[in-house]
Amino acid sequence: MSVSPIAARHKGFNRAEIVDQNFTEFVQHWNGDVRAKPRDNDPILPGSALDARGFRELLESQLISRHLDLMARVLRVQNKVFYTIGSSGHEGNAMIARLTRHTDPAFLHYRSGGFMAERFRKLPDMDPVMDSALSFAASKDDPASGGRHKVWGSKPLWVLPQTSTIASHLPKALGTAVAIEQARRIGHQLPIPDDSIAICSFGDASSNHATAQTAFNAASWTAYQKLPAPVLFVCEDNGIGISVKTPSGWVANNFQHRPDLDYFFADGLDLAEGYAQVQRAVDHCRNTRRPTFLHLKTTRVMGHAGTDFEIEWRSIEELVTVEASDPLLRSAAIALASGLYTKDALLALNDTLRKRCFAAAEEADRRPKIERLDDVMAPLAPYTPAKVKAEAERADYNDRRVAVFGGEEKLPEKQPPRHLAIQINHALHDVMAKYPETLLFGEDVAQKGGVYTVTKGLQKAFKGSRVFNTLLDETVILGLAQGYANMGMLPIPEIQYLAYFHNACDQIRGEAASLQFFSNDQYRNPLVMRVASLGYQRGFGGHFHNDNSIAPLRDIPGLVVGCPSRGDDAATMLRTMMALSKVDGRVCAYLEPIALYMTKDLYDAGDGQWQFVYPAPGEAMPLGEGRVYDDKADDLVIFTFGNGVPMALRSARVIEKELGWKTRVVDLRWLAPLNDAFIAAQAKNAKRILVLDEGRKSAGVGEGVITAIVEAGYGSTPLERVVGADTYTPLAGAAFLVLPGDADVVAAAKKLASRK
Ligand SMILES: Cc1ncc(C[n+]2csc(CCOP(=O)(O)OP(=O)(O)O)c2C)c(N)n1
Ligand SMILES: [Mg+2]
Repeated sequence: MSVSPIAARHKGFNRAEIVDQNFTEFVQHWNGDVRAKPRDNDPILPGSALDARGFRELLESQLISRHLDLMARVLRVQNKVFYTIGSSGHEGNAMIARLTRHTDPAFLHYRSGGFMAERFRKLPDMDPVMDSALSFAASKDDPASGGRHKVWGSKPLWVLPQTSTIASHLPKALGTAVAIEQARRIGHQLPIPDDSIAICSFGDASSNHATAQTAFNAASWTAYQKLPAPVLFVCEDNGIGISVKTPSGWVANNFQHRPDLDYFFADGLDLAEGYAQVQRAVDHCRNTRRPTFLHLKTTRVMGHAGTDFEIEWRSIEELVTVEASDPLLRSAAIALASGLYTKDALLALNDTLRKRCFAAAEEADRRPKIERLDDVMAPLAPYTPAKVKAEAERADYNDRRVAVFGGEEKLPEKQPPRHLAIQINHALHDVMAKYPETLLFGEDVAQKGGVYTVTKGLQKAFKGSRVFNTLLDETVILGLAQGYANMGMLPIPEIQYLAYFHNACDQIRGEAASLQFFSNDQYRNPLVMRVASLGYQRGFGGHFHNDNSIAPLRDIPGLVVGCPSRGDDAATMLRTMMALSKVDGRVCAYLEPIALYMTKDLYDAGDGQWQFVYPAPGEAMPLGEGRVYDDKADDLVIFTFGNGVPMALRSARVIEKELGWKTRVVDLRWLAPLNDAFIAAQAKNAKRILVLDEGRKSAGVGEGVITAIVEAGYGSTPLERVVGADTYTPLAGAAFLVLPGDADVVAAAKKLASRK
C-alpha cells in the first residue's frame, strides 16, 4: 500500500489528531472525477450493490463512530470520559448492522461503534450519539449498563452487552443460534422472529483463543450433523492484537477450509465493494441456518486504546501506512466521486457530527453518576423472596407429573424413603414437568443417564429435544446454557465433575453471572448448573473425580451456590433454584455430593437412616435457610455442609459418649451467599464451635463461616476448624489423609475439651 502523501506530512505524537486531520485534508485535496449525483435508489458507484441512500446512512454511522472515538480521546484527559478503546478503522462493520435486523441478537466486539450507530436506525426515536456518550461517561443514565461499564449494548436493539474479555462471548452466541432453532422443537415461543440469526464479532487475534476455537468447533460439530446453527461469526481482521501482528494471511488460511463453517470474505474498508460481500454472508447464514464465518477486512487507526502510544513501539512509516488505509478516507472518496457530496457538504457533515458528539459528551458529563454502593449492586443479584417462594411452591402441574411418573400411585412422594441420587432424579423429572421450557444437557446425560445414573430416564420422559448429550466441552455446555436462557428457556446444564467446571469457569464468572450487572438487569440468563461434586468416593478415586474446592464458585458475584446433603433437601433446594432463575433471572450452581448419591445408611450398615421421603411439590427450601439437627443442644455446635453433615451426626454420637456433650449439627445447605445472620444465630448460644469443611483449608467455606461468627461478636467462643488439606487429592486410601474424617471431628472436639 502506498503511503498517503497527506499522512506522511504528519509525524506528530497524537495520532488521533492526525487521523482526524487526514480526513479533512483528504477531502480538501481530493481531485478525482465526479459523477452525476445519484438518486436514493441508484447504486452509489456503478456496479455496487449499495444504493445512495444506504451509503449516505452508512457514512453517517461511520462518522458518528469516528467522532465518538475522537471525543473520547479529548475528554478522557478532562476526566469526562472513562474509556478509550475505539472503533476507528472498523467502521465498516456498520454494513453488518444494516444488512441484519435489530431482532438478530448481537454479541459484539468492542470496536462496534459503526455497527451500533447503524443498528440504532432500525427503531424510531433512538439516538446513538447520546446513548453512547452516556456510556462513555459512566453515567447512571446510560441506557445499556446504567453506568457500570462502557459497553455496546441495548435492550430494544437486541445487543447483549459484552465486557472486555475477548472471545468469551462466542460460545453463548452459538448457544443463542442453536436455541433459536431448538425453540420450535420444544414448542417454545421465541422473543424474536423464528428466522433470526445470532451475530458475533471479534478480532483477528481473538480468533485464536481457546474459547473462540471451541465455539467454532462446536458450530461445525453441530452443522456436521445437519443440525441448524445460524450464527454469523464476524472476524474483524485488522492484522494486529494490541501490539502483536497476526501473521499475514493467517485468518483466511485458518478458516477458509474448515468443514461445516462456511467462510466468506468482505472488504470492510470499502462500503461500495464490501456491501454485496457482507450481504452474501448474511443471506447464507439466514437462509441455510449454517454457521457462517465472515472474514471482514478492517484496519486499526489511533492505536489499541487511548493509552497505546503506538509511535513509541512502531515505526512512523508503518503508522502512516496504516493510517492511509483508514476506511473513512475511502468512504470520503466514494462520497465525492459518486457526486453524492460536494467537498463542502462532506466537511460540513463531518463537522456537524463532531459537534454533536462533543455536545452529547458534555451533556453526558452533567448527568448523574452512580454514587451509592447499593446502586452499583442493585442489578447484580435481584431477589424477590415472596415471589420466589410462591414460584418454588407452585404445584399446579399435577397432570403433567402424574403422566411423567406413570400414574398417581407411582408419584415419588408416595414411595418409601430413598437415597440422594434417586431423589435428585425425581426432582429433575418434576421440574422438567413443571417447566416445559427446561432443557437438560451435558456429557453422557441422555441414554446413559449420567455417570451416576442421576439423569436416568429423563430423555425417555422428555425426548431428545429437551434432554440430550452435548459434545465433550464444558465451555460449550455453559455457552449453550446461556444461549437457551437468552431465548427465554430455563436450562439445566450438567458439569460431569467439579474439577471440570474449572475448565469453563469464565463462562459463569465472566459471562453468565455478570449479565444482569452489566445490562442493569435488562438482560437475564437464568440457569441452574448441576455439578457432581466433592470427595470421599470409595470406588472412583483420584483428584479429578474428587475435587473438593468450591472456592472458584464462592466468590463469583451474584452466583447462588447450594449443596444438599440428603434427598429431600435436594428436591426442595432444586425447586427454589429453579424459581430463583425463573423469577429473578439468577444463575445458580447446584452441587451434588457424589459420595452421598448412593449413601443409604447413617450410623450402621443397613440402618437406612440416610434415606428420606420425597417432598411433594408445594414444599421448597428458602434461599439461605440451613437445616439444624438437635437445635436445643449447645455444648457443641458443628457448622458443616455436604459430606460433613452425616459425618458430623456420626461424630456427635461418639462425642456424647466420650465427652458427654450434646451436639447441634448445622447444615448450611446454601454456600453462597452465606447466610451470616443464620450462622450468627446458631453461634449465639454455642458453648463451643466446630467448623467442619470438607473443602480445602485456604479459601474454603469454613473461612466464611468463621468470619461470620467473629463479625457477629462470638469470636471468643472456643472454636476449632476441621478442614481438608491444601493439596490435590491422591488416589486410593491416601485420599482420606487429605480429607476430614470422623476421627478428626472427634479429635477436634477433644481439643476443645482440653481448652481451659
Ligand atoms: C481473555 C483475554 N485475554 C487478554 C485480553 C487483553 N486484550 C484485550 S484486547 C487484546 C487484543 C485483541 O486483538 P484482536 O482480537 O485482534 O482485536 P482488536 O483489538 O485488534 O480489534 C488483548 C490481548 C482480554 N481482553 N481478554
Ligand atoms: Mg486485531
